[in-house]
Order: sequence, then C-alpha cells, then structure tokens
Amino acid sequence: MFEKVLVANRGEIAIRVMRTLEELGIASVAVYSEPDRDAPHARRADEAYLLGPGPASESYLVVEKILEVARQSGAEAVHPGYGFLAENADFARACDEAGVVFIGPPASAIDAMGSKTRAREIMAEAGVPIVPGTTDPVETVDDARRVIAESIGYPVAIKAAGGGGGKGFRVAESEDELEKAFEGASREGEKFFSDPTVYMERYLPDPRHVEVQVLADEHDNVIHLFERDCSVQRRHQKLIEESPAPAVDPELRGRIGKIGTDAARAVGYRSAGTIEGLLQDGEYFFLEMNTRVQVEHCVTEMVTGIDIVREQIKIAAGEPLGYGQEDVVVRGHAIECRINAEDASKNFAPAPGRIGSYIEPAGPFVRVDSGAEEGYEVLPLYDPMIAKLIVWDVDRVASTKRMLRALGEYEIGGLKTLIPFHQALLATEQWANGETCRDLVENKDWLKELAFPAPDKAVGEDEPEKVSREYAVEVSGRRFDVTVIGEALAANGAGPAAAAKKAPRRERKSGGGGGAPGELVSPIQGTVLKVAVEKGAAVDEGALICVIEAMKMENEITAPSAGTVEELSVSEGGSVATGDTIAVIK
Ligand code: MV4
Repeated sequence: MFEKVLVANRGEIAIRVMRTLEELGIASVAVYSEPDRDAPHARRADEAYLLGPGPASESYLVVEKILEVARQSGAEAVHPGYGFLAENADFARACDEAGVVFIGPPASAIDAMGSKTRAREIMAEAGVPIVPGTTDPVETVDDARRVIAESIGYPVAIKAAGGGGGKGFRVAESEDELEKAFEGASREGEKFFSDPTVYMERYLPDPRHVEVQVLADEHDNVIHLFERDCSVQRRHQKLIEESPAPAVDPELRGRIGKIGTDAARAVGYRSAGTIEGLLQDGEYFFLEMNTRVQVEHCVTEMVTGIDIVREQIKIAAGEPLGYGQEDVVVRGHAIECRINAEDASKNFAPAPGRIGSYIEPAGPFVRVDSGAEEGYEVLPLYDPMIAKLIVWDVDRVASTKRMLRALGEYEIGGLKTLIPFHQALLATEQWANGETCRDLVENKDWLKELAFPAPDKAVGEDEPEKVSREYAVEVSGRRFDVTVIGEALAANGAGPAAAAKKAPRRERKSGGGGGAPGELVSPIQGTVLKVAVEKGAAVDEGALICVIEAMKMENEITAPSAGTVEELSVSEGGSVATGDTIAVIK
C-alpha cells in the first residue's frame, strides 16, 4: 500500500479523500492556490504545497506543478477527485511517465469514454443498449436531415462528441429547429472541447437519469454497486441524488447492473466509474461513462456500506477488490442534497461571499461532506458547491423526513444557498410521488417563492476579544500552520483589546442585492455570451437580461424587478467582474 498520496483537488472532495487516506494509514499531501492558502482542505492534509495564483489554469490544472509537488513531497500516487484533472488522459499519462500512480482508470479508458461517439460505438459492439441514433459523427445539417428522415425522427437530440454532462446538447422538435440546434451543439463543442463534431440521438421526452456505480480491479473482477437516480437537475447540474432509484424494481436493478459491468469490461476499465443512462418506460439506455469518482458517490456508500474511495485506492495499489458481487447488498435509502452557494429564486445565480455563522446538522444517519466552515469565503473562481448533505433511513419516505430535519438544522449565515430550495422541493407531492420534478425546477413562479429575506447584518460584529492568532506561513513553498499568542499590536493607540477586535468585513455586492437603486450587478466574473435586452426596453420582473459564462456554466441574469432599462453596461463578447454594473432598471 502507498505511504503518501497527493490529493490534486480542493474543497469537500479533497477532504473526503484525505479522510479515507488517514483510515488507511496513508499520509496526505494537499495542493492549494493562493486564495486557498487557509482553506480547510489545505489545513486538513499532513502537508500542503502552494501551486500558484487563483485561476485553476494557473494552479489546480497545471500538470507540471502537481507532478513537481509529488516529487518534492515523495507522494507515490495522485488522487484527482472529480473535475479539474480527473478525466484528463494526458494527466494520467504524465503521471505514469513520472512514476506516480494515477488513482483512476487507464488513460486509454479515459480517452475512449471522452469521445461520446467512440463510447457509443464500443457499447453497441459490447451489446450494451445505447439511445437509438448515430455512432458516426454527422458532418453537415443536410446529412443530419437525411439520417433523421431515414431512421431517428423528431424530436432529436444533437450532442457534441467531445461533450458530456449536457455540454453541447441541443434539441430540435422539428425540422425548422434543426439548423439552429446543429450549429448550437457544434459551436459549444468547439468552444469547450475544441471539437465541433456532433452526433444525434432520439430525444426521449421525460426520461429518468439513472446511473450505475462500478468497481473494477486489475485482477479481472468487475462488480456494480447498484444504481443512483439523479433526475432532479437544473441546466444539467444535478441537485438531488438518491439510491436506490424509485423507478427501479429488483428485476430492472439486476438488468441495469449487468449493463454497468458489461460496459466497464468493454473498455478494459479499472478503478471506480459510473455508467450514466436514461430510463424511460422500463427501457434503459447507455448515455455516457464518467471515468472518475462522482460527487454523488456518497449515496451509494450509505446504502451499500462500501467506501468507494478506499476501493479506488486499493485497486490503484494493485490489490484485488474486497467484495464479490454477491457481497453487495442495498439496505434502506439514501438521499444527497448539494449545498451550493446559489440563489434558486434568481435562476440559480451564483451567490459567492463570506460565510458568517456555520453549524452543520448531525445526529443519527446524517453525513456532511463539506469544504466550508465559519468565516470561509466562497470564491467566484471555483465551483459553487460548498458541501453535500447525505442522510440514510430505512426507506424513501423516512429518508425524506430525515433530510428535512437535517436541512432545518443546517445554519449557513450570510450566504445564499440551495437549502431553502431543497426544503421546498422535498416537501412537494411531485417528490413524494418519485417524479423527475422537471416542472418544478423550471417553474419561475415556484422558484420565486424561495427569495431570500434582506441580508444579515455584517459578519464579524460582536466577536469576542482574541489575542491568539493563527497564521499560515510558507517555507520554500510548503505550508505550515503557526499560532502566534501575545498582545495584538495597537493599530491607533487604542490598546491590545481594541486592536484584536476584528474590523467589520467589507460587504460584498451580490446578485440583485447591493448597489444603487435599480442597479443590477454581476454576481460573478465571466464572459457575456448574450445580451437579451436593449437600452430603453421595458422589462418584466424575472426577464432575461444577459447570459454570463463562468466556470464553463451559462448563468442567466434576470431583472430583479419590472421597469425600463435606463443603462446597459454590458455587450456580447465582453467580460464582467464580480460587482460590475450590468444594467440600471428603474
Ligand atoms: C437526453 C435527454 C433526452 N433524450 N438525451 C444529458 C446530460 C444529462 N445531464 C441529461 N441529459 C439528457 N439527455 C436524449 N437522447 C434528456 C436529458 C436530460 C435529463 C434526463 C433525465 C433527467 C433529467 C434531465 C434533465 C435535462 C436533460
């Protein structure tokens, strides 16, 4: 087994991996960017090293820097978590070449599954059912028109070959929408994956998103840990996940489990992976394979009792799986809610900012995987998911009640999060009936009822006096914690006590919040993809003003109230910073 492992990630998943490393008796090495110098994941590790500036392209995504830290620290293996370099075959290869074990699948499997057309071809050959459509790329709109007429029919889904997770996904209901959908999918594929190639699938009208967790070792053992249902999504971002899936009975469970292991075998898989698929009217179709540990792996851990990250690490060390298929049983029901710094009432706009008070729920069968704490600042630079709340109980009804209890205990002061959204959604009849809840997550009026009250008073007031200070220091780029105890320096002759009192923190402008009356400020930094209004236009409350792309996500910015667009400060293709004025609507 390894003695030291580098965790090439941040936030909750980095901490999640470190916990298992500690249980295995393995030392952990964190990496961090400049704004993450004091982040929980950097402090949680046995050692931590600075990578570089905040943007991921200068820190968490720089392969050479990460391998340099592996060398410097003596880490024998790298766990990539999810996101960042987790599905980067070049990174997996660079690890191999540097003699560092990549805790994940072979680079060849990442490559094969990264191309969605290759993945479909491999699966079709292996007898895995795929959504009917093309496995070869479709070159032109004319070709698309012909293939649709011959075999697929309308409605049709056009998807980018380099895509996945909904990126570069368009639907054409009829022939008049085909050209726009084709070009949209191709453009997005080019932009995000430098590949304009698209393919087509029959568009299923109201499927469920059901995925299978698989584990495969070097010794030809491939097992599945049953399924998860992730149908509650918004713009292809999963919000709530559960296991077992409410629409899957024991017969279907066996069938899709086998589809999962067949798919893993077909690509020579090793490590933990997920087969994503669509379930419609009892028929299951392969969609794509995720060659990493997923955000929602925890619900599977809760119902099977298997630590998926532990298995991943053991597999990477060459050990055989600790379980045969017959050892894996599903018990009870688990639900996960993603706790994102987002405002559901404002189109799920990102809501970065500093956390004031922070109290996590606890009690029986409640698990919180978090990367946040009191005083933590959610940065617009990174993913807005700050924590996951996972509960277990004997069945779906009991699990839902437990989740509502735990959500009620969760206190995150000074920050807008999805907690009220989850509380509202889990209380609906749609959720109770096991529906996909698509009508709710797309319903602006329903979401508007989740608006947040006026912001709390500034964080940092009335804090107790303190003359013990903790600092992070870096010695040759390696991070150490030091506690400095003594009299605080008097700032203006007012004595130690007054100086030790924290200065009130600067209030941040956030979406629709701060600013002059009628001023709409950007909650994020990004590129303006689209401007939907003109200066002088009359807009209704909730009307689309512009679309800002940040972190590969398209964020719709909407009017906080009805009025006239008196000023418009953005233009298509331009960039905006957090707090910049987008428009003045009076
Ligand atoms: C589809 C689909 C319907 N037909 N593909 C792809 C990425 C994933 N985030 C959802 N994706 C979908 N692919 C075909 N051919 C519908 C979706 C979809 C979806 C599926 C199940 C549950 C919720 C969903 C929300 C949006 C889109």
